[in-house]
Amino acid sequence: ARHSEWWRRSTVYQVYPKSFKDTTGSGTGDIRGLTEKLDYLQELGIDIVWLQPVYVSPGHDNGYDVADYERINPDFGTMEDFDELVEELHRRGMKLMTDIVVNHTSTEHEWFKQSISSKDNPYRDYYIWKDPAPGGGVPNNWQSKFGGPAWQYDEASGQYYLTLFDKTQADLNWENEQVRLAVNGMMLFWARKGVDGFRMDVINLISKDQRFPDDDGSVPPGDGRKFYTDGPRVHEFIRAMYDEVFGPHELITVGEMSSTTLEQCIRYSNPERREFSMTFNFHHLKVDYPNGRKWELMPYDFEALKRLFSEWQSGMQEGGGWNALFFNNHDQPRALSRFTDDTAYREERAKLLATTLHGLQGTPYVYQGEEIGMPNPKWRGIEEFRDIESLNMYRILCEQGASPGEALAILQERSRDNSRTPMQWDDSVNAGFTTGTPWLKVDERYPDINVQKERELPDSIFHHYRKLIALRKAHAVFTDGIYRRLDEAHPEVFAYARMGDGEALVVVSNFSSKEITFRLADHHWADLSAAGQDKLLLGNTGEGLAFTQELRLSPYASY
Ligand code: ISL
Repeated sequence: ARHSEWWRRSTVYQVYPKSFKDTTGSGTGDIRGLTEKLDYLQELGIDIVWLQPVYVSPGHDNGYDVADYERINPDFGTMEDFDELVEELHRRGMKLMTDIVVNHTSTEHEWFKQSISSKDNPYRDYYIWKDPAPGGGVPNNWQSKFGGPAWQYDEASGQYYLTLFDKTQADLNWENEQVRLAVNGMMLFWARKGVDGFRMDVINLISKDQRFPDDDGSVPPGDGRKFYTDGPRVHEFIRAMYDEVFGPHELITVGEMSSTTLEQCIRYSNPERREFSMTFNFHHLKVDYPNGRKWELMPYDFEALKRLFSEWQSGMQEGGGWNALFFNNHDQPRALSRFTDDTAYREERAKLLATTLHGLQGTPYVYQGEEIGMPNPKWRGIEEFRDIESLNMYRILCEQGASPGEALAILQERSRDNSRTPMQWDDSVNAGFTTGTPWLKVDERYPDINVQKERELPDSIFHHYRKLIALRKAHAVFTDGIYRRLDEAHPEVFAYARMGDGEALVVVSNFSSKEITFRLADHHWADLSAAGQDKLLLGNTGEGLAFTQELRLSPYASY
């Protein structure tokens, strides 16, 4: 019954509420905006919506800095709006996953205010406080993921608190049982409100090595992550959440795993271990980072991309784990601009990425705007950016000697704001996102790239996604088929098969702007032709394709 979990056939849609749809003219999207668009998501075939944080927050990290876990940020609406969203989703047979951010809280959370107020406050131990190093200064050399040291000094007590992200995001002390109980209580609150599942933010970072050692730099990037990534007690903590919350409420859960390993993700997502339903990992989204360095540019390594997908496909299958499949999210530049390098063929490229991803084993996630082929926006200057990480890194890059132009060029490629520009609904002012002033600029190409246009054109990117999502539900081989790589290191083609019970699914994608010939190796051809009758399920060129051992593929063709 391993594959009976219904969500394995589902497709999830990720909503960044701040940029989805504004119903008030504030310039910021809101919960009612999402509720208004549920018919659109249903038309696409979406089963589950993942709504990103809408809790009370000062918004330094757009809601990933939570100041109150059980109240709705008025910028996004009210608890009544939230209840209405749940009701409207359920009425349509759809489910809701919300975002749970419990590696850290905002420093404006009541727990932190208590904690910082004095050394003997009962909440002191909710966070990670350390004395300065013997010679003075930070307790160790760990670095924040947003740049700079991972410790903040508190004058009043003479101690430092740990912040792995922004300095306003204080890491919770998971060694403290009170913290674990409070988090479970909070998750039960949302489960009782009818939420169907959770996306767990950087959840593999919650258990820190209690020795808090310096990083000697022997394992890159040497920023301390090896002492808290997939840390000593993480599986114990997650199992306890499962037993108290996920299991009893039958919640779908996806763990966001920062810098993890395949072995760990098998443990996190194999149902026998009772932890999560599935995991996100980011290895395939680092194939354009030279030696893991996000803030240096490099063309992406196509072979590495294919190798990573293949390793995770086979590895998760053998280990009984389950992948969350994704190319895009709110932390990543648009895959369309990143993994295909042409300005022409936008439609073909967007469809190619979709087909390539949705044919894999796992539960696919569509990030808002991906289904209409939104590329990275055209950035004109640093003043257009809003993301805290981007602004920090711009300053750091300039301090390190980059010219403003060079630093801007890096942000244009790497900034998280690339995927956060407002959703493009139609060709009216601000793309129909808001009647006010958008909090982040709308990409100027919206008159050509918008939902209204995509729905009207029968062969659009939107309809391609709709067909893919429907195909996954109609054919069990998408869920169950054994993965086999077919392209043997071809420089332009990614090809794989999914071998099912008496049927095989073949996906062939030409990732180049050239017309090329791709020949299947004899042993693959023999096995695939044995599966019998061939049928083209979906292509992106407007032409058919007969399945022969040698295939002619036009630029960015994908079948
Ligand atoms: O380290 C990474 C990958 O190995 C990062 O991509 C990391 O996973 C990511 O920065 C974590 O993101 C999540 O937590 C952050 C928040 O800013 C992001 O928006 C959220 O998705 C802190 O809560």
